[in-house]
Amino acid sequence: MKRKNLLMCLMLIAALLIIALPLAGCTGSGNTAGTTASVTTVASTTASTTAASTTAASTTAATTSVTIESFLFNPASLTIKAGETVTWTNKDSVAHTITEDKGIFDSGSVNSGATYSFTFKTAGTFTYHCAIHPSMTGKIIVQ
Ligand SMILES: [Cu+2]
Repeated sequence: MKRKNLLMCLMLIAALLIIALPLAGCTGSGNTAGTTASVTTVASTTASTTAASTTAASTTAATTSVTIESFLFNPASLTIKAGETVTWTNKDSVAHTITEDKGIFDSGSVNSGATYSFTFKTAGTFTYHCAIHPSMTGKIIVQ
């Protein structure tokens, strides 16, 4: 009689283990997947941060000239330090203007081959456009 009880007990334990093991397995792999996903997110964030700082570094690299070519300001966004002068050179065959959106500076008509310079004394973001071709836009960030 005692032996039969022990056998029943063992079978019960075995049954519980069979039920419990796959559940434990599922939970385990679920957690692993979650951890892997968050690690991937961190990695991609790091990658984009690196890309952003690389862009900032190359923009800061004392380029104080903007070329106007093919109806585009190049670079469209330029970061400089307060006190620096930006020179725009018109390499198109038609005239353009460099007109600050709030009227802070305005080159007037800059003919083909001509240049225009403006010294940025105060920090801020200055967005500008071409008054002749309003789709042409650019930005100077003064730090
Ligand atoms: Cu233009």
